Amino acid sequence: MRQEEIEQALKNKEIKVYLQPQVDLHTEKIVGAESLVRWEKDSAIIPPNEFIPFCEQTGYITQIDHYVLETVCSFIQKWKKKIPIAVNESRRHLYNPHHIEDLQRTVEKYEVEAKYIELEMTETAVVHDIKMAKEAERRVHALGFKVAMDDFGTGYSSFSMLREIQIDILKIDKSFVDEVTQDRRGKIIIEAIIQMAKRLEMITIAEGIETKEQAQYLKTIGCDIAQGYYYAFPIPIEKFERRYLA
Ligand code: G
Ligand code: MN
Repeated sequence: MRQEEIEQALKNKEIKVYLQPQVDLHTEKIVGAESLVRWEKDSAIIPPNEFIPFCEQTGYITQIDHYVLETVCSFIQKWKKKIPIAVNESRRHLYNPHHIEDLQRTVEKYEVEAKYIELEMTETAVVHDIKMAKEAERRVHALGFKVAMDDFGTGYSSFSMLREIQIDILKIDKSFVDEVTQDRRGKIIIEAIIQMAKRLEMITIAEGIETKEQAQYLKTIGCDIAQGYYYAFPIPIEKFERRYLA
C-alpha cells in the first residue's frame, strides 16, 4: 500500500462510514451502533484490517478518525430520536494534545451532546503511557463523552486497564462469543466478566453474535447488548438512517 493511494481515497471520499446496529438483548430494539470504516475502491470493498494498520503507522488514521466523527455527528444532528454511536479511537490520539479539543469542537459544531458519542479504546493505547491515558479519560469524561473498552479479553484490552481507567461500556470480544454455547470453560469466563462488569457499573456489549443460541445464552447470563451478523451487518450510514431511523 502506498501513501498516495490513501490520500486519493480520502480526497475522493472512497473511505465510507458504515454503522452496525447494537441490539438490546431484552427488548430486541436498536439502542446504538458502532461506526466502522470501509474503503469502497472500484466497486470492491476493502476491509479495515487491510488498510487501518498502514494508516496507523503513517498517521493517516488521524484524518480518518476525524472524518468518521464529523460524519457521525452530522447524521446524529438530524435525528429526532437520537441513539449513541461508537467511534474507534486510534491509540495515536491519546498522545495528541489537540485531539480532545478537536473532539469537543466537532460535537459543538454539529450541536450534538457528547453523551451520544462513545469513544472506543483498546489496551495498546493505555499500557504505553498509563498516566496520559488516565488524563485523556478524565478529560473526555468531563466533556460528557462515554468511554468503551474494545475487544475485551484479547490481550489488547484487559484487567489492568479496567483497574486504572473508568470505563462506561465493556465490549466483550468475539473470540469469547464464538464458542460460548459449547465451551464450558468459556462459559464460566464470560459469566464472570459480566458479573464483574455489573459490579463496576459498566454496560456490557457482546460482539460478533452470529447465532440465535449465542444471543439466547448471553441474554440469560445478563449481558445487556449484542452486536453481530445475527442481528445485522454493518451498512452505509445513509442506509442505516433510512432503515432504522426514518
Ligand atoms: O475491533 P472491532 O470490534 O472494532 O471490529 C469489529 C469488526 O468485526 C468489524 O470489521 C465488523 O464488520 C466485524 N464484525 C461485526 N460483527 C461480526 C460478526 O458477527 N461476525 C464476524 N465474523 N465479524 C463481525
Ligand atoms: Mn470497535
